[in-house]
Amino acid sequence: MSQPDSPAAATQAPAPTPAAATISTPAPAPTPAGPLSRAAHAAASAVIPGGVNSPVRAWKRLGGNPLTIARGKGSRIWDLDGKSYIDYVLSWGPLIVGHAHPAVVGAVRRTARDGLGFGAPTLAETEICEVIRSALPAMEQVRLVSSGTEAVMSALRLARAATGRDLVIKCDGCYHGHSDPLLVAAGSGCATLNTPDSSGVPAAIAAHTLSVPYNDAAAVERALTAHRGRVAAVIVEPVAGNMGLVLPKPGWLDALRRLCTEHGTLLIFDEVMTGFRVAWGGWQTVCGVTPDLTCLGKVIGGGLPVAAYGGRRDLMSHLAPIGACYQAGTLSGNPVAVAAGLATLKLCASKGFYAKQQAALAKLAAGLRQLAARRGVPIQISQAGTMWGFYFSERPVVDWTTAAASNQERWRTFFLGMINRGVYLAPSPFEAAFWSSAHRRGDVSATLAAAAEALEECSS
Ligand code: HOZ
Repeated sequence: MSQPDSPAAATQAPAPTPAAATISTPAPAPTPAGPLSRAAHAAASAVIPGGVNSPVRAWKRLGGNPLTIARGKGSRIWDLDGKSYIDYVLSWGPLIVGHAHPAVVGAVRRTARDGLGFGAPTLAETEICEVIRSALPAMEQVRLVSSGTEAVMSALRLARAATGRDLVIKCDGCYHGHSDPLLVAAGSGCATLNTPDSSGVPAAIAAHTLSVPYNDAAAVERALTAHRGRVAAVIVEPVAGNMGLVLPKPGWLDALRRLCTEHGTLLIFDEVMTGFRVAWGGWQTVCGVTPDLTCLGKVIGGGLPVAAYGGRRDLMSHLAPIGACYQAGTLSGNPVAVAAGLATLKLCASKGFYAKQQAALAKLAAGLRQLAARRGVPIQISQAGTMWGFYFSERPVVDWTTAAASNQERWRTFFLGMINRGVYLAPSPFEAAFWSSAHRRGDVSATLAAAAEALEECSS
């Protein structure tokens, strides 16, 4: 399987000069959830903390009630009350070919007929690892796991085992899953709930994590110098997708590569979001920077739980059963999940897939930019391949400080305006949005029509 043309581009247009920059604070809008969603959330809340199995799903920041989803097909989802939405969350990224694609569902059905799992090797595991390695040559060897959290947690353990060092450097506002050492200055739901450092993480563990601003190579250099010989790894989202979407500044990832090499520190790219989404392969195939280890998830499972980590063969040989660094999982390489991932990757491998989707999404981004400019609403819209994001901000967003300074009250008004008009965006300003090959021109025009009205509410 090969995908020769994947010219992912990252674009961040300058903020339009606002005619009227006054920021109003709108009255809270009523929750858009219908009676069946509300009843379902009440029942869930009795048995599940907050009624959700992952905090960012709770719409807590919106003071609202999440929609309970009944089904999805193509670019759309339907809630329990029967209302349909154009979906830009796409299960938080995995569904690059849309909901319930027949090829993916067919592969799952066929595989399930032969058994749901064995806890023993199957041919499909080797096949998907070969596809991953051919798309991401830096992943000379690959280990399958079941979630992005698990991939990153395991890569970190491996980095410590291989270097004999304990410290790790991450960036403020980046999110690498919920393992203890990485819940420090964390983005995603932690940023949304304003709990970037989780309770329950022993201080002794958090003390091994240093956090620096994203896009700030000088800060990384200072940390590496101050802790010379003690830093096992620098871990980074090459495109940050857990504080909204923040693009890497030119030279930032190259600087990380150079600094890590100089200091004998491993460079880990967390491409759980960007892998097979910004391009065939990941952001590393776009920017030309080679990490020592890479973490993948989301798209490689096609909506089912598959994730992976991998890298240089000499590093991977530290893993049990060859080496002494232990990592395991009953569901690792589960055949049904791998079948969904392989079917998805086969669709992504079709000629021109990424170029076509990227161009289609660029039209949506351009339309939004134009609508906001006409209404004097300052907005920053970024795109990386089939990922996108926006901030209500007059200045470019380059790190957590500038992301957090964006106008969140305006974001809330816009979010509610969109959801009330049938467009489903992530319920937090600190999450990325996604695009799928199931989205059509009609979805773009319907989204822009909704945005035109929602932006009026933002500027009034
Ligand atoms: N970590 C995901 C967002 N960055 C959220 C996962 C979920 O709630 O499903």
